[in-house]
Amino acid sequence: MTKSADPDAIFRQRLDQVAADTEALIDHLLAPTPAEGECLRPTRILEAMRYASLGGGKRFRPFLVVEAGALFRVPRAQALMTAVALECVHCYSLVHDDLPAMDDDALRRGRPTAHKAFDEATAILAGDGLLTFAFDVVARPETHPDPAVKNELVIALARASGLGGMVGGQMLDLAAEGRFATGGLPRLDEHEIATLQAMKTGALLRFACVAGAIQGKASAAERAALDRYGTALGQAFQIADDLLDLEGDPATVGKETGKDAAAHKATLVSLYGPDKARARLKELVGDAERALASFGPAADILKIAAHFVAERQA
Ligand code: GRG
Repeated sequence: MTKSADPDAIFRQRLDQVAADTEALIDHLLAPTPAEGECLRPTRILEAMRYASLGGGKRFRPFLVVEAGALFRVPRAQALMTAVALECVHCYSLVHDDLPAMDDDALRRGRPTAHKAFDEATAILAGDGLLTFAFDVVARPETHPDPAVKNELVIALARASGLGGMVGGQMLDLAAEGRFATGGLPRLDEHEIATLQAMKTGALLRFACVAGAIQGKASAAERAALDRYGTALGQAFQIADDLLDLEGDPATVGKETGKDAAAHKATLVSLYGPDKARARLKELVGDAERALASFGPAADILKIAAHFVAERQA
């Protein structure tokens, strides 16, 4: 990155480029023509999967996969396959999270949620379809020529998404809302809230950062650095998200706000208050930047990304 260029403008341009490339690849992969081994792609579920995965979203996770991969010279086309797989998992989680049985939301990415645009059964199946499709994409030859690398990616993505990652975190989140309690609302301490959030939100963001190191066959030390960066970024992302829920404008955020307080949700923002939460956010951005120190200017774009996470309005 040259000194004279505006770093924020460069970040925006690179995020937009990854978003466009991700959109084009999802559009191509979710075409009506069946892949080898499939019978046919029924129109209604295909449309719902496309609705949930195309035409919206910041594509921040794909950006992280591509830019972390660039540190290790991962060819962009290969990184984008992993990025699309991850984005399919993310989009599935949003569809299921919005369902009446979960958060019961009507608005997502500024549009009706999938179960409102289609119906509940179709939305459940579209989520299932996206989750399964993610593993189809990540296991394809175009993702990496080395089967051992793909094996590692598949395991890492499954663990970030599943029982000990996002799905487990969502379960803890529902429990924290008192859904399964017989007495009053369970009170989570700081450590328990941080664990819940590291699983529910952090695990996929962490995978996004570590995937580049896996795909680029990075050293253990390099991978650990990306892991530290992804962990700090995930925590920052969640605090920023909770601040947006508290203070954001639904028209800008693209979804309903004020839901955490209404549900008496345990978040670090509700525990600390907004001022201390903002101070913690600043510390986490510093942690994320320091984790990348050994990469020098090559990692500047990821450092700017940490600021973007903390300052985002949507
Ligand atoms: C249903 C298994 C299952 C998991 C749901 C995604 C999720 C777990 C919950 C969504 C609730 C939520 C608001 C979490 C906070 C972090 C988050 C995932 C925000 C949405 O991600 P963005 O801002 O969304 O990257 P876009 O639309 O830009 O992709």
